[in-house]
Amino acid sequence: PQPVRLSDYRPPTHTIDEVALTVRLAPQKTLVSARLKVRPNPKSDAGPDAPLVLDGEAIELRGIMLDGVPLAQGDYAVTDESLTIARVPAGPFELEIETACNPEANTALSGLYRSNGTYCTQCEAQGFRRITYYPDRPDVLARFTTRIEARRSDAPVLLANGNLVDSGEIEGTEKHYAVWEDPFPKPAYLFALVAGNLAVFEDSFTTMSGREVALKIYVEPGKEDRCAWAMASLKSAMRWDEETFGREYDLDIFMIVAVPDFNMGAMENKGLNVFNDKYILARPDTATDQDYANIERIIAHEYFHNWTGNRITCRDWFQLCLKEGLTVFRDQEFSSDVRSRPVRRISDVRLLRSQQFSEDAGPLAHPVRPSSYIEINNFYTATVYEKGAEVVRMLHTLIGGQAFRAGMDLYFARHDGEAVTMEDFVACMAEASGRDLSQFFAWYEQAGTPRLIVTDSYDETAGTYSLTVAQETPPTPDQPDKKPLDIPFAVGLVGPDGQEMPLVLDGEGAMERPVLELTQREQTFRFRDVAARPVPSLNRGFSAPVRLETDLGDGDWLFLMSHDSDPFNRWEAAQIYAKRLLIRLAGDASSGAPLADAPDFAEALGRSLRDQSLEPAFKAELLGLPSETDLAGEIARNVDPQAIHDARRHLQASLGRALSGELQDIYERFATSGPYSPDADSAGRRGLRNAALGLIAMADGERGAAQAFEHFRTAENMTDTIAALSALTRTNRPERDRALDAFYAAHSGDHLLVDKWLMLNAAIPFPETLERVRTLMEHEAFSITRPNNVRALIGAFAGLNPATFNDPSGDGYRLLADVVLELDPLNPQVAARLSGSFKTWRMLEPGRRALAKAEIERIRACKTLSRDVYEIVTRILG
Ligand code: B3K
Ligand code: ZN
Repeated sequence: PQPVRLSDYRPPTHTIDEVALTVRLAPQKTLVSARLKVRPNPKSDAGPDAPLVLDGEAIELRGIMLDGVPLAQGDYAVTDESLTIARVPAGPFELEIETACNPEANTALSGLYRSNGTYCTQCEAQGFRRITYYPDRPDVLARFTTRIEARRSDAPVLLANGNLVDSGEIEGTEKHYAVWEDPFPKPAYLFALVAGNLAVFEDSFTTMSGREVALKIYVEPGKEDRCAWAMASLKSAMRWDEETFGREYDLDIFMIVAVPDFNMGAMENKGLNVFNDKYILARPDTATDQDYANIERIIAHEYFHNWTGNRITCRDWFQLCLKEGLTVFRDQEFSSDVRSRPVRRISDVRLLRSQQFSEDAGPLAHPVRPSSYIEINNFYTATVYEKGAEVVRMLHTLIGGQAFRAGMDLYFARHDGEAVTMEDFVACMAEASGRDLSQFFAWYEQAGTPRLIVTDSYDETAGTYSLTVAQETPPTPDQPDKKPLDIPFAVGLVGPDGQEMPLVLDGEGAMERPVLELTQREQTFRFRDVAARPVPSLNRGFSAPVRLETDLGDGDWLFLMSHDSDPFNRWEAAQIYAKRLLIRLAGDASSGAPLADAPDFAEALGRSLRDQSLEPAFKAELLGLPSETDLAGEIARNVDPQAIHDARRHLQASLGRALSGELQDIYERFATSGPYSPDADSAGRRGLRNAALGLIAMADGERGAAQAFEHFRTAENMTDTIAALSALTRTNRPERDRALDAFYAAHSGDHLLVDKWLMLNAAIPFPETLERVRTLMEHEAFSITRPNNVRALIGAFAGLNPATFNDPSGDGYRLLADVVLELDPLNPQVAARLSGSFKTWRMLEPGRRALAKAEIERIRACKTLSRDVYEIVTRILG
């Protein structure tokens, strides 16, 4: 397979003004007729005589007419990927194409497929070409009309983008039809069609200008009682976007459909979002607080795409971060406003560190705007999404909230209805702020996580304090040399009494905003009027996605943990302290030395737990140690995953014992009574109590397991049930399997709960889990063609259970490779995603490294690999 390069971008030779689709649904043979109004693109450099090349894949061509005249065989050429008509009129013309596809056989879940009997589509990035021949690229924007026909008994509900303009029976048949018209021009990737037997949950929303919008959530019949939270989230997102960005919804109807089989979380099709049902359905007895928060976030994210993505879209797929980074930033801001800002920031940074930093440090590293790809679906990555959001956040920090809002307003005004680039977006921010953002732009083009090396010095007699910051971005694939970046670096100085000190930059006076701007390889900032030696609080709020190196000692971190006025950095100080401790412990575990306790850390944590000014959700975050993946990334070479796991377990147990008084107290004090409420405060209290339970369970095998089992037995909501189970999975006690068995017996009929059960099983951190996972793959609850099952069992095994996945026997690697090879012919996107779990293989100690490499090579040796998996494994092997 050949790579596609950003530098090869050319405007399309033709544009399409209108598309009229007629889709005659049948499970194995769906007939699609597409009438396209085509015209040569004046902006194309190919001239009006250019042949028309349409994309098409896995469809059967049944006929073509050009301006009403059927084309003969010699007039066009068809390959596995395209349809070319060599001679087309130099002016506007109409093309009518008849094709057939097979939804039932579509296990790739791209294009038109069936999910548990419901017809649905997924067109991003390149699924529309599996429905009809079309210029399947985001810079071709057309108005779509969609007529759907189906047997009423098969599909009583027929949906597509836009407004319903006609529907009725087709006389003399058992079929009916519906016609949907979308007035907004859109790229084909935003097309959607859904048909099936669905129930609907309805509400309405009055927009800021007083328009009434019908809101409809479609689910499988019987699930209507699990839609209320999704609907409430949608309404709060709609209101927030009006209040925060002045963005009003633009159609009279907004629909969401929940389906069980979906390659990712959700999809922002115009007016008709399609969701993985795990991000819609929630009831207190079926969904956890985490599920509720995810639903709120993802509903908002897809809704926000209506403006950032749909009204203004990407010129080409290299610009994916134009819509994704920006929309993630918007959903982060939304939850920060409706929930707790520091807590959301902490969870975003956790995600960034565990997913993106590890990506950036290995063979899959790529810039936020990549410059080449083989399979675009492989670039829906943590770098494009999460680092992309960080880059937008840094812009916001650098130019300030007001200028940022002005920049957004300008962006919407200038580019509405267009397909644009990152340059276009950043130009709006530059204009609105009056700043030169050319150096900043390198954040989009340069891969790798920068390291900031900070040293300080204090001059007691002069009362000055200096911070010297050097920046350095490590080499990444294809980018050996890096330029210095423009970095917003938020700082504070904490005095010996724990109080915030004023920031007066030498020669400049008091700082308006406590943000230093780093632009050079090394810079020194000198503060004056510093009465005593401060402890610096650096990169506050994680103002830049960097790794920090300082010479602060354990005592400084403990001090910041208790005194920093920036809540994020209080948490960060605890993380850094714990990281240093855990790395030492992992070294000891590796060499067989005894593992020490951590009384100082326990004491500082205890103080925070007793601090009345801190919210429970924040305290729960404090108790969560850095993940095994993060620690592996910090250690970076000759990693022994078992030693890391043992160190972390040891520290949890040791903290559990040292803090047993506080933890039991929390456990009792936060016992809830009364009905469940999903709001952030209630969730925070449950979160803290369950975090306490987690440490209690680790501290004392027998008593801890008994308490967790009791928690399981008496749980009144799914949050507590899952918290009890996950505490139990980390123990090796008989209560664990008793509880897991009871859970499956009670919930085997609910696929979302079965997935939770698969995931809990896969996360059990002991070698027996290898066998358990193989056995579960044969279980009635598991099917390899269901992405949610695969992610719950195999994804969790490879991602959440490093000790077992990296079993020294190599059996974990073999298992993953077996699954990738089995899944690839069925669903290449999900197979490629799984194969990415090998991305950190080079960091491993030599024994595991060789075993992992052999399995990756076994995958690569397969002659029939998809483009998707081929690209990932070749890049991983480097
Ligand atoms: N835009 C979709 C993701 C599409 C993934 C295609 N492989 C969901 C989202 O990011 O909102
Ligand atoms: Zn998105």
